[in-house]
Amino acid sequence: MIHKLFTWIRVQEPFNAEPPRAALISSYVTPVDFFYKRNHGPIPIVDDIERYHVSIDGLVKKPVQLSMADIRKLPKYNVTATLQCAGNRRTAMSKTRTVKGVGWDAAALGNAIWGGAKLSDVLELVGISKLATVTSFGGKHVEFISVDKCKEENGGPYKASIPLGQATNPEADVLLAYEMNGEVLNRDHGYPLRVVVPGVIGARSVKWLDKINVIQEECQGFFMQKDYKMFPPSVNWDNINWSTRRPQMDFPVQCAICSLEDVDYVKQGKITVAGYAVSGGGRGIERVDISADGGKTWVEAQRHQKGSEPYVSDDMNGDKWAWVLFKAVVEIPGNAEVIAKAADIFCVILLYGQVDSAANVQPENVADIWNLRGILNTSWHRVRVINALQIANSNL
Ligand SMILES: Nc1nc2c(c(=O)[nH]1)N[C@H]1C(S)=C(S)[C@@H](COP(=O)(O)O)O[C@H]1N2
Ligand SMILES: [Mo]
Repeated sequence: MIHKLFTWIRVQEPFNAEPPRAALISSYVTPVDFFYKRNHGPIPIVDDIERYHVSIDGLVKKPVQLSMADIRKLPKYNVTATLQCAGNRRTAMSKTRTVKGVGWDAAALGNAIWGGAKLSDVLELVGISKLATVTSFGGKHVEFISVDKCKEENGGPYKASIPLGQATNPEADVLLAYEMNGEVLNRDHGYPLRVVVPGVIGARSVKWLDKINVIQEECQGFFMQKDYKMFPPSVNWDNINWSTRRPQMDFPVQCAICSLEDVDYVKQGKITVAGYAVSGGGRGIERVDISADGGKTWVEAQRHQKGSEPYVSDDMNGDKWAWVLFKAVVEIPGNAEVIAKAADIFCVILLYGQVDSAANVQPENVADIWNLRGILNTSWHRVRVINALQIANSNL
């Protein structure tokens, strides 16, 4: 049993922490205490809730200011969504070559039930209709501006944007959330109000929301333009040209073993390997494969939270933003490399009701996707197990 409040502090100021990986697989919904915390500046205190409001401004007919009461008046939705930092598994990438950023193990993510108003409903209050991709004033992006202050923004607030078409699409489930797992959102996670953009890297889910701006071009903030972009291994700090890439949005398919540490001691024989698999963009997990012999042979893992159901549920929209927890029993031959890899599935309903689907798989080696900021390490997750009995005998 792991102590309730045990987490790894990765940086004290600004505060960054993740739970031990084993904590993640103890429940489908991650308890708030175990949910990773990722901050770029000091955590602000918003205590005068009577005076707190969010302004909606920019390329809209009539700007408004919304109080918490106004937001709570809108229909409330509960969306189960996994939030994952783009830097998850960065430490493993830095073993290939040094990268810049907070050193995360494999637990810079969590799965929560977010409660709040849909952004598509909120935008209707300023006359922007559902599914609109451009406003009558030329607005094409929705920018979220926070209360906090970050040194990367020269003391200005953290900010990010998403395309208007995603913001106005009720099915994209973008929320202004005031609850997490049925409780009032706490300070660490954005009290009183945060954005949750399901299926997208955590960086776009702005906490401590202050302003929403409808703008023509995407947000020009540091974290959109000078960070969280994916570069090839050939790009270094002396030849980087940030303007050549788009800001990263959807998360690619990811999975990790959580029942074992990077190097672990086990007894020879059968063991249960457990972990999580998740993909961005609402793509479900089709399959997770486990190898206990460095990739020579594989077994298919079972979905773990709901018995042995297949990964693809009949209801294509059920929990489409959430991870699946998996487990598999494998035979450990002795010293071994245990690997987990996942495939996602993207279903598109075509005209006349036909369903088309395509799967993405994870890259085999971390070196192939090395990038200077150490983001999106979605390579096959490999852990080394050492035969505990052998060690014990050699010590005799
Ligand atoms: N205002 C603000 N919002 C923010 C951040 C931040 O530093 N300030 N960090 C972002 C990043 S990079 C991630 S991964 C998520 C983390 O959310 P959590 O701390 O609730 O887990 O929040 C995002 N929203
Ligand atoms: Mo992040």
